[in-house]
Amino acid sequence: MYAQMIKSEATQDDPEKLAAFQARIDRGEKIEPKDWMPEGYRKTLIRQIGQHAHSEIVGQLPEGNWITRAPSLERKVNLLAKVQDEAGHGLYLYCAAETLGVSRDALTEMLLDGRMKYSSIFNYPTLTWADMGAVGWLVDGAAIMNQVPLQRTSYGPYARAMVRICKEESFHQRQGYHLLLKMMAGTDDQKRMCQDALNRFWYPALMMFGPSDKDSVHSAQSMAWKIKMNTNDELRQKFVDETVPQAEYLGLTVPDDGLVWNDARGHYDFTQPDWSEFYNVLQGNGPCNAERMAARRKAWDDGAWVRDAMLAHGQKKAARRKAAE
Ligand code: BYC
Repeated sequence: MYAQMIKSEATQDDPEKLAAFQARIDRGEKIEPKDWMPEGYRKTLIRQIGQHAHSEIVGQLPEGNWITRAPSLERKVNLLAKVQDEAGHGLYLYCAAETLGVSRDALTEMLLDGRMKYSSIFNYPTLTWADMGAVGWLVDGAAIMNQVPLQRTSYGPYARAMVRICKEESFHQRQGYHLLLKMMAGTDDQKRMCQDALNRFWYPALMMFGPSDKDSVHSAQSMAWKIKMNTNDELRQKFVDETVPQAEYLGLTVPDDGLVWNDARGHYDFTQPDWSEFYNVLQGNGPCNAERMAARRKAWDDGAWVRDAMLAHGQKKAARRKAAE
């Protein structure tokens, strides 16, 4: 329905303006907030940037779960810093979305009433300390794979937000990998925990890239507008190709009997995720959907007094300024 709405709005735009806009995109120019843009472009960006921002915020929950139980002060500090970084990423992205004329409050309300999504990956639980390694290595690893090309995305504020986010995500990925390296040099129980974490996070990480290209609703238009720089399947393949040797180095086995290097293609062949599970999670039926949404709703409700106070303060200041004029 959203795709249909975007299409009909895009076609309502003046064809000459649309052609000039597309020519700017094709020349590799950045589109800035005050530039003319088709309504569909604006709405697609709000959807993608908003979903991305919500993912960063909700993404704090599975890791926040382990801050009090980190096994050393150094690990606790690392994890705390990572979770704080995710909050920062959410804020840059909400700011980027605001330049398109939608407030952060409106985006949050859309998340809470189910009109917007966050990444499927955060609907899976983090059961052991090894999961902190798997999340950093695989989840942040998949995020980097997706986000590095987005530094070249056509919308200026989004592209610039991505530069800093990608730098921080690289640190996150490395701390996850380092954590697993250490655990894999430990006891048999620690090694088993690492393998179990990989077993549970492998396919959810592959799902982060979205449905296969044939089922992707938005890819074609988003790529024409350079909102997306690669298809979902291209990025998923790149992730598999880069991650499998890392798993081998760790001494872990990727949980896929169909995984094999294909010399002719120059890529790994691999078994696709169970897409019925993906759509089920998107519909709200993943293991942690209800818990994540309840946490977001509580944070929103608990923050109501702050929003009210800020509004009252702003109104008072405006009234004082008016009286002094
Ligand atoms: N989860 O037409 P498609 C992170 C939806 S977190 C949920 O291919 P598109 C991090 C999609 O929205 C990573 N929904 O869509 C944070 C669409 O539904 P709607 C977040 C998904 O947009 C903390 C439908 O499926 N990164 O970095 O062209 C700690 C059809 O899909 C998912 C971003 O958001 C999913 N995985 O492509 C650690 C990156 N996949 O909206 C790490 C920016 C698809 O029509 N986003 N859907 O109802 C993107 O690059 C693209 O939006 C996607 C999807 C590749 C995710």
